[in-house]
Amino acid sequence: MPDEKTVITTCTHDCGGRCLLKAHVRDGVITRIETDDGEEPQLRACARGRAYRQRIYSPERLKYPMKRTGERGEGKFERISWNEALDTVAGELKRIKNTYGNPAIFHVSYSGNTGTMLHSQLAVVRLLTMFGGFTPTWGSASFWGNLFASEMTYGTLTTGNTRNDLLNARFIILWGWNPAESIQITTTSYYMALAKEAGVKIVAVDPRFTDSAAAYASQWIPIRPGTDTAMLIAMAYVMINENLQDQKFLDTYTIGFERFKEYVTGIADGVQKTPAWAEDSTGVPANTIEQLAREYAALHPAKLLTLGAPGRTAFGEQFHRAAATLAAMTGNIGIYGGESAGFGLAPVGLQPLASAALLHGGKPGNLPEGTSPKKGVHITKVWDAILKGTQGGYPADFKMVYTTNGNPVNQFMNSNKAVQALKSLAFVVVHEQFMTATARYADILLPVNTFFERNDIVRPWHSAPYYIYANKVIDSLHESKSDFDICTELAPRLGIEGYSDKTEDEWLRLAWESAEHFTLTKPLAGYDELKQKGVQKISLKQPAVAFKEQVENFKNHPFPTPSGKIEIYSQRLADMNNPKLPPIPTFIEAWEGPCDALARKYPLQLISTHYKRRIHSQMDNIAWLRELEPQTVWISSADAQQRSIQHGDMVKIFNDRGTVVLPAKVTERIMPGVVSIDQGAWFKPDKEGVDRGGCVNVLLKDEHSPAGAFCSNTSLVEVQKI
Ligand SMILES: Nc1nc2c(c(=O)[nH]1)N[C@H]1C(S)=C(S)[C@@H](COP(=O)(O)OP(=O)(O)OC[C@H]3O[C@@H](n4cnc5c(=O)[nH]c(N)nc54)[C@H](O)[C@@H]3O)O[C@H]1N2
Ligand SMILES: Nc1nc2c(c(=O)[nH]1)N[C@H]1C(S)=C(S)[C@@H](COP(=O)(O)OP(=O)(O)OC[C@H]3O[C@@H](n4cnc5c(=O)[nH]c(N)nc54)[C@H](O)[C@@H]3O)O[C@H]1N2
Ligand SMILES: [Mo]
Repeated sequence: MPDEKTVITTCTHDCGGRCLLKAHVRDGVITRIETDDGEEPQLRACARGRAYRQRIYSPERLKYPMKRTGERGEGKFERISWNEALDTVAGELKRIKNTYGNPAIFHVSYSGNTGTMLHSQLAVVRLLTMFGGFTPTWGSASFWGNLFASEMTYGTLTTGNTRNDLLNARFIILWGWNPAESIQITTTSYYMALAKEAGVKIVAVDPRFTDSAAAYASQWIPIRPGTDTAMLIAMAYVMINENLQDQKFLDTYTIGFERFKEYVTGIADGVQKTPAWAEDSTGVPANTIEQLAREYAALHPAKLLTLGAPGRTAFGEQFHRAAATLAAMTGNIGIYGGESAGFGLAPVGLQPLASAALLHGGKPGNLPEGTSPKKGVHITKVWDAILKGTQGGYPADFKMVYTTNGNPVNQFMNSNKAVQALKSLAFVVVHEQFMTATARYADILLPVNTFFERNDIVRPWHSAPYYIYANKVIDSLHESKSDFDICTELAPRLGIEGYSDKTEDEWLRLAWESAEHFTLTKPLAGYDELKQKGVQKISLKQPAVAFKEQVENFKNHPFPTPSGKIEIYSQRLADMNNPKLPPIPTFIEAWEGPCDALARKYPLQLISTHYKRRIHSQMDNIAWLRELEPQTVWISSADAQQRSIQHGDMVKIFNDRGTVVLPAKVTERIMPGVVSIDQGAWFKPDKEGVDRGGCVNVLLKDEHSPAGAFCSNTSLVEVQKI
């Protein structure tokens, strides 16, 4: 078609994939979205990326700035001009700063848009920092347990191998890992399929029989949520008892194995951590645990793969510490086909910090510090902090919430508490693309464009070896603007000088060219070349393997921990002196687990998963994707039968925090005692406060683990037919 052009971009949302999108544009309108059809491994897009036209052109897009007219949260707004909107936001920021001080401004944003060099929540972070400060949040909803454990055990987050190394393994354990649905690097499914074809043995340990288990695994081991540490420790018991551990590896590269062994064998506390001991809590038969332990020890090299889910539990960091210990016991670290079971950034030098270029204006330290409290509020405590303020030990009495790139009412735990909290504030401003659960609570709502309407440079998760230039495909629709443009216009109204003296293109050039200040690597292609080509793939002759240098040449390359070794026993943890953060990996019984007294009232464990139809709460309203699969609660046939629930019946899922109504998916694909709701469905409370949208966070306890993991797989509920 002569008047049709093709533009390369990529989704910039916080999905674990970064895929190639080829947009066909005619007369300024996107007519079609295709994907990579080049050489393998292709960066093939998923259903969400391909359905994106329905998001861009949705009649539900926020089109112009609005101010609230009804009660906060009632959803009544009227159109106003950009001038009025920005003047109001600036006026309130100044009033609150002058009356209560900067810390009363609470920046509650998240990951609506990440991995980018320019457009993200950092636009507002830069603005508020230059305004003198604000209270930030801390913690990661994704994998804090894993990050913490990796840091404590290995002294780094660069603990993974590139995906092409999947083919070098003889054995792969998908431990709470479902990459066929919950994307973890675009090419993962491709390499998993190749590994399966090549005859690699694959096992899934998951409360659900997932799409990944169905596609790749020859064995499914159902396990009770939050009990994985017990199973790993019992596997260690089997290895120790049968002398299967790689003692040479342990002696050379680790410290503290003897202390761990004392705990496992019961010398330390009189309890032998046998498979029978673990069967009680995990629900996994003792002989299955034994068999998996023997296989993991024997089929060398092997990958124990996990990311965040089993660690998104009450004592989640213990799971990741135990997994790393097993990887060490089986000598699977630093070798082809192995895996450290850590956080998993691959050592290819492409680190994810480049967006700091915007924050700092090109160089680290170029940003004035402001007076922000150094340690903000943990993301699970945002609502509590707003409701209790300094009385509750939080850093300020909050007056205002500023949200961009986030839908915290929907995505942070305890949505009913969120509503209470937001109602109590003086002012709420939200930058959004849609009328989300959080946007409904705004006083001023500012319309933001999508990545199709702006330029950016994007890196994939876990340093997968490529960069994509997300080219602008069409002009901004309606009156929408980028967060960065909004902040640029707010800055002079706040008396801030020097927020931005550059165009989008100049910022991106600077970010790319100053990347080496923030990453381990120099830019790989010139800016103009990258922009023109769209993708910069880095070809690796061999897979990149974390800790290869350490394992091959330990004398000259110690591990980056205080001891220089993999720390099965961590002195840093011992020094924290917190019995809930012990120095060796330890199984600790969860709150709201099957042993909690509350289980008599609410006997079912609830997990919340990432799934194919959405990116968190994004795209819940896309008709094409809704056809893919309805939002349901998964319940086992056994639990359904006990409650006279048939497949498709409407049921209420409830506890003391709230009630959600959904159709039941009665299935053998989830183990008895556990129910599952895919996270991200839109919170839609009715007049009685019952959520009709299926938002799982209505039910979840707003609590974090001792190290700070987001415990979205630790809560108890009951289910009843309605
Ligand atoms: N129960 C439970 N809760 C969870 C999870 C779970 O497993 N279970 N997972 C957690 C995890 S891992 C994560 S990462 C979080 C994600 O939490 P969020 O980041 O809050 O979720 P999203 O829905 O991806 O994005 C939030 C909003 O950003 C908006 N947005 C997109 N692009 C832009 C932009 O350019 N500018 C602005 N201003 N807005 C934009 C979208 O429209 C969307 O409404 O959820 C967490 N919540
Ligand atoms: N399609 C899609 N892909 C995504 C995202 C998305 O929203 N949509 N979000 C991205 C983001 S930000 C993140 S952080 C990642 C999240 O990636 P993950 O954390 O890996 O994804 P989840 O779906 O939460 O969990 C994976 C599996 O763990 C199981 N599981 C839950 N609790 C437990 C437990 O206690 N023990 C065990 N053994 N298994 C358990 C679940 O049943 C599920 O099958 O996904 C990324 N990819
Ligand atoms: Mo995440």
